[in-house]
Amino acid sequence: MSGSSSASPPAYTPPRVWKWDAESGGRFARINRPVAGSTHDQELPVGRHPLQLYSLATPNGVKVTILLEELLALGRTGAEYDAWPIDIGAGEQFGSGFVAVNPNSKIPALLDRSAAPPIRVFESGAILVYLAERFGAFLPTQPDARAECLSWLFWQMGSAPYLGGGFGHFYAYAPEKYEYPINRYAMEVKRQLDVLDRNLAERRFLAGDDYTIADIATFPWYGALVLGRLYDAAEFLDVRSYRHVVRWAEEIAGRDAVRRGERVNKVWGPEELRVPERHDATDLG
Ligand SMILES: N[C@@H](CCC(=O)N[C@@H](CS)C(=O)NCC(=O)O)C(=O)O
Repeated sequence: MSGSSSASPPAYTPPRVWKWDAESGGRFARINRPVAGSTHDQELPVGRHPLQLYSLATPNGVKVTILLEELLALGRTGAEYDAWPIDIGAGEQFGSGFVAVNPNSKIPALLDRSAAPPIRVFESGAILVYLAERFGAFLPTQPDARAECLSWLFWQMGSAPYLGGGFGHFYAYAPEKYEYPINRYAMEVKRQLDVLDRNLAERRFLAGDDYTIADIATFPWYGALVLGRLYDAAEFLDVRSYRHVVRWAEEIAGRDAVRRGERVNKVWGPEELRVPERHDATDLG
């Protein structure tokens, strides 16, 4: 099937055994490696609160800071936290201290030092469940409501890699635009938006009447997408046509705790919105 369309890249015949002998190109080529584990010794900083968050204000990172800010807004003072930025562009996720908290070398990672020994939690979905259970909020306890909430939470965890690693990578970050992967992932992301839209046509929030960790996990990806904040793809994906998702995203975007959570560990964008480290409410102005 070589050269079948003028939009196709040159045909590639995979070698018998893949070798890491060239940079793959694209915006994240410098930090991608085919092996796990730490590359250097680097201790993590520790602040005064039991909860230590090592993160960055990316969609996966802000899920956790939004939940922590929501918990604090509810009066759960035990959710006070220190948030430290991890510079993933500089490879800090491969430092020995970070790898000890998350062997997968990706933000966000949480250390709860109120226990002895401290409890580590990695994977944003696991962190959301851990905190929601620890503080008794945003995760229903009734079996049916809990199952619905966890179903949408895990839907998000399984779906967003197609949006970020698939669509976003090929549409926004790959060194060249290739029709095949952009088509494939645009199709899947539009299907996912339709899944959300049909659900939100019937309900105020993803799992029903209540705002839960399912919404907190999904908003930074699909909410940001329909609000035109991700990959400059609003027109390409015709995001305004998913009007129930837009209505839901606008409601969540207006929450004060969400606005605060989005700023924590932000090291780019307008200076007044950046909060590289967060140690208490005064850091957020
Ligand atoms: N499934 C993980 C994904 C985390 C993830 O992909 N984090 C990215 C930033 S959004 C990262 O740390 N990338 C650094 C790297 O891949 O080396 C989660 O939800 O926690």
